[in-house]
Amino acid sequence: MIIRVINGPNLNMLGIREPNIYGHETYADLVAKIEAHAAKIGVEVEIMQSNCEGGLVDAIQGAWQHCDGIVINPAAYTHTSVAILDAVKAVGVPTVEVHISDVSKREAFRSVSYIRAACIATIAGHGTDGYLEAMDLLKKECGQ
Ligand code: CA2
Repeated sequence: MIIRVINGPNLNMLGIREPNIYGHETYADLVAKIEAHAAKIGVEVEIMQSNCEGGLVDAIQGAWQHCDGIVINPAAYTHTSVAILDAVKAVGVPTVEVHISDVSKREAFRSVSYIRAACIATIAGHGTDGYLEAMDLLKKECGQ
C-alpha cells in the first residue's frame, strides 16, 4: 500500500514560529515521525511539501493510478482552493484532510474547507499525531 502525504504552504516553517498553535516539532521532525509510523504499520509513504497551489495539484494528480491513499494538509489553501478540491475529486483516491491545529476554534475563515467535501475524513486539532491517525484510517479503509 502506498500513501502520499501532501503538505501545503508554510508547513516547511513548522517549529520556527507560533509554537503555541503548531507545536515545537520542525518539518524534518514531522517527516521522520511519518516515516517511522509508515514502517510500523507496513505501508510505503511518499511525503512532499509545496508552497504553490499548482505544486499541490500536481502532487494530487500524481497519486492517480499510483497511490492507494492521500493524506493532505493543504494549509492556507484549505480555505481558498477549488483547484485542490477538483484535483482530489478527479483522481478518486481516498483522501484524508489533516490540520495540526483545531481550525474550528480559530478565525472564522479557517472553519471553511473546500477540500472537505471530497475527503473520507477530516482530522484537526490532534497536533502532528493527526497525520498518523489519517494513515491508520486509510490503511483500515483500504482493508489492508
Ligand atoms: O492547522 C493546520 O495544520 C493548518 O492547515 C496550518 C496552516 C493554516 O493556514 C491552516 O489554517 C491550518 C498554516 C501552516 C503553517 O504555518 C506556519 C505559520 C507560522 C509558523 C510556522 C508555520
